[in-house]
Amino acid sequence: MSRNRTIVPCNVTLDRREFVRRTGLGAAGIGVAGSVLSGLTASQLSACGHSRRRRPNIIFIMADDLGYGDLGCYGQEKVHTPHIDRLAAEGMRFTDHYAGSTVCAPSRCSLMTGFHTGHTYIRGNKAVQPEGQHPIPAESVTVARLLREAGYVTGAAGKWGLGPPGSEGDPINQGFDWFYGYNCQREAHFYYPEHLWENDSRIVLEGNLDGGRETFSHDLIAEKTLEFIRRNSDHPFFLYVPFTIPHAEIVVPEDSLAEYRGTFPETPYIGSHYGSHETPRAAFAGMVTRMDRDVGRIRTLLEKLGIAGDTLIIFTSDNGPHLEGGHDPRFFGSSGPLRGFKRDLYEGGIRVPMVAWWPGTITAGTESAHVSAFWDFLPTACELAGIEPPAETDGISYLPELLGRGGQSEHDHLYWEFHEQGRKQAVRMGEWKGVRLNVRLDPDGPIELYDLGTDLAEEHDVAADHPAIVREVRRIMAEAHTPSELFPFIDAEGG
Ligand SMILES: [Ca+2]
Repeated sequence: MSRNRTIVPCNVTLDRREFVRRTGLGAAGIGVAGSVLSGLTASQLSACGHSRRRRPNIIFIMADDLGYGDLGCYGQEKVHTPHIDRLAAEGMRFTDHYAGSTVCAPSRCSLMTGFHTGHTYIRGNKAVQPEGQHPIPAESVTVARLLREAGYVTGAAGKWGLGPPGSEGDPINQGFDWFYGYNCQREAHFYYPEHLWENDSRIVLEGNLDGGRETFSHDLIAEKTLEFIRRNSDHPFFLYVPFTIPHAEIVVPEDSLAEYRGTFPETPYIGSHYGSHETPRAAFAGMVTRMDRDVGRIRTLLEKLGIAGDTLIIFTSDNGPHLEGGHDPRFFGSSGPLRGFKRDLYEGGIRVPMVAWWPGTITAGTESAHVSAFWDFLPTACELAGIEPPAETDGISYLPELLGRGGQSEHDHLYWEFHEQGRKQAVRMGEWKGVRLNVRLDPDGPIELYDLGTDLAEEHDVAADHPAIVREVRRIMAEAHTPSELFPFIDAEGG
């Protein structure tokens, strides 16, 4: 049984020239390649010669602002997502998986570094000029850095948001051998950009200059993703694919729009920051279906290359559905049965779809209610790679759950804090969910309490009936939050 096999390092005998060819690195990348090879231990190298199966490739695909209810396999009926639904049917669907945060940058920081937002360095969206977000520190222990040191080739294609080009937070300075896409979240508000980045090269999209709309950036990102897989098909790789859609602006090329034109009653969206659209509902649906199509292309390529059985795909979203650029999440039921949207710490803002697919290893058609979060990915990836996770992490590997082998450790609680809209905190503890709003004005303010077991929609605040539970939630909120000079949570913490 493949699920019982021992995971051992292997396939690490690339010479430098071959490594450079596969990663797409230029001459400047040779030093990086050397560091990968020299980072392997003798036992790892020795293990390779005797291993019959290699460590799995890991492809982590993350949509931007896709809601818990936006996929067919999570109940969506208006938007077609056949390829992701098929991954779920052939893999495992998680019902209780949570993003790191309710907006982009802190959610991605949580994913990359294995901490919740009471501990992450980045706890909110913090823009810098002219392009990019506040950088994570040079010494950050990212999942990419750990996997690269373990012998994986590491690539990312999509939207980064954790440090400007050339800064210490640049993905190629944070463990990625290769990056393609938007460095900056703000630039990724628009899908016909004048430039993207490949490593440290600014790639000008000539057809998009001066208002041109020749290249839909998502299409380019999808193509580059496939190219990376082709280049690295016979070597363990970690590929992070933070797709940029269906975030606003709401726009999609004609071939995807056509599938939904005339399907929904429409009110034209008059643009402001984001562009206008005559049929925003058809455009939103087309964006989701286009992204789904490209998830299907990734899967098909793995099968064609004969590496599907050696590859774990995880598909998820970085936070709940947005209300921007003409998107109407209520019409689509984008939050499913959950309350709230992006920027809420109610479930709709943070509970996200997660589908895991690894044919021959994950049992087809399984569903898991394991309570997990973005900060669990780092230790999960470490276990897949056969390395110890860092001693300091808030995460718990969910590999036992994926393998169905039993022995899955559980979180005592999950914690979130959010630095916009008066500042918010939330705790999930078993089926209890605590939410505190307006923390900046009233750090000891009232806590709302919901029983998700009987009230998934968080409609009935039962705090008054359960004072001991509320006390415990209050204690966790105090303990899980650590002060940050960069993101002071209450005024007394200001640096
Ligand atoms: Ca997002």
